[in-house]
Amino acid sequence: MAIERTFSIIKPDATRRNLTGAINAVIEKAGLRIVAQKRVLWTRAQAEKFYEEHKARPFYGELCSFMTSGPVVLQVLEGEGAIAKYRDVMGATDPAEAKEGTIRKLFAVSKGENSTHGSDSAAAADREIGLNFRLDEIVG
Ligand code: 3AN
Repeated sequence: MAIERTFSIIKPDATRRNLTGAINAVIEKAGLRIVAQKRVLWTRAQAEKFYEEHKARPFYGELCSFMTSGPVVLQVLEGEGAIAKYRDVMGATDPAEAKEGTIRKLFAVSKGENSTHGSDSAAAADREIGLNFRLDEIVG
């Protein structure tokens, strides 16, 4: 399996509860390296652009409001098969369905306030990293 990079967000429900370090510990224990990280407050326009593929979904407005309700920690994670691996480490979107030991089982509040985001494909990872980081901000 090749070394990949994936894009991660620690969402406002988690930063609000001071869980950045606890989530980073799960990420690093899984063998993923945090090669870029910054804590920011997204504008509404940034959230709408990031989630534009979900525009038609009923939760789009709520999702963009939530993602601008507090700080987010934007990250690039690197490792063997990082894209699929981080999806496994996060667990199912709905914490009620997430497996033991996953970030969402450990920390998520609900389907919407589910603590982390991770890219779901190589194309998504490229797009999401490009929207949020300059190349010189990523140090592997
Ligand atoms: P995932 O983040 O696991 O890839 P998607 O792509 O189905 O999940 O959904 C994108 C984001 O939209 C989720 N991370 C979650 O925060 C939000 N979301 C998904 N389903 C719902 C829902 N039913 N109500 C509120 N927010 C939702």
